[in-house]
Amino acid sequence: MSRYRYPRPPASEITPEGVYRRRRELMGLGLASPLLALAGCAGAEDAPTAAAPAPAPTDTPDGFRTRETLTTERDATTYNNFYEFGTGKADPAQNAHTLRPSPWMVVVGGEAEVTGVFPLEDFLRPHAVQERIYRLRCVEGWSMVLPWEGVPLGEVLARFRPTSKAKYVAFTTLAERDQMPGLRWPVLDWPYREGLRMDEAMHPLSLLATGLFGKPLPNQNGAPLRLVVPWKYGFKSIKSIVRIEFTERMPPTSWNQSQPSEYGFYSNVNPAVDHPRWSQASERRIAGDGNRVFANRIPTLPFNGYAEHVAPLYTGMDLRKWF
Ligand SMILES: Nc1nc2c(c(=O)[nH]1)N[C@H]1C(S)=C(S)[C@@H](COP(=O)(O)O)O[C@H]1N2
Ligand SMILES: [Mo]
Repeated sequence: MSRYRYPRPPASEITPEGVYRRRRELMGLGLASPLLALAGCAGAEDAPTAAAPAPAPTDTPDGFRTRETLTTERDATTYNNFYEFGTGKADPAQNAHTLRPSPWMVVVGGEAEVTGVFPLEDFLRPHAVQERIYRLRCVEGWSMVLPWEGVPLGEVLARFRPTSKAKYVAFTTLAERDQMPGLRWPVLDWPYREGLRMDEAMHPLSLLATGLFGKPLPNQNGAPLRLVVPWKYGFKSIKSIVRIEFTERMPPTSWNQSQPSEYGFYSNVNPAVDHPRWSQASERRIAGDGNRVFANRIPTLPFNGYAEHVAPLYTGMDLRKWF
């Protein structure tokens, strides 16, 4: 953690207040990014909620950086969920050295004008890599605060020019037995799959991460390319992506397929909707030098504290039904 340059001045602190407030008004209308206009999807045209919940007090107003205490690099890289390398929290750190993150190709297909097989480098060029400090809340009840590097997912997706039929985007993880020992066990229907509604994917908070703590992504954290969707439970943040597909229909997702009553497609962090087997009202925050097991228990916030930014995506939806 000591080598990590932190903090740098957040963009919000160098933006004149008037401009800033205007930007937030635009965000409320779903107009902050011209990319949002690409997605002719449900929710985008809905009116913003009248009284948006207050932002988490320690976040920059754009939500891009929380100032909460970081998780240590050691915890972030030795306490993981990456079932392709085993289901124990320590398994990925122990086993993921067999993953070969370079060279790396990603297939892009479906409802888009530009499709094909692209090398990893094409996903980064010409985008400037940004730093994002996000909370990540696992559905199992623990959370971390991690400094990612990556490119905004929406900017990358827009370059493939999704058609008006593209309502969802599906992601697939590598599934190579010689690289991933956990594939021998049918704990999930491999390959691991996840998906987002198009407007969720285009939201400025959605990140395609390539780095962590100022270094390339460690294998156990999803090298070389993974999603980070901070207002959703951690399992939506799919690792080691090899396929991106634009679809008209809601795509199948691994956790929903394996336990449909426990994991919905949306999986927005919601303290008011319990998991059938446990409460989601609070979380064990793994941060600083504290012991993982006895980590601080704190209340879980709606949309993991990002409600101000993302609640408008779900206006008019019953979040108990669409969990
Ligand atoms: N391919 C794949 N992606 C995955 C998982 C997985 O098992 N396989 N686990 C998910 C879960 S449950 C969580 S909480 C996060 C954990 O990310 P981290 O280990 O980088 O903290 O990765 C998500 N992405
Ligand atoms: Mo998770």
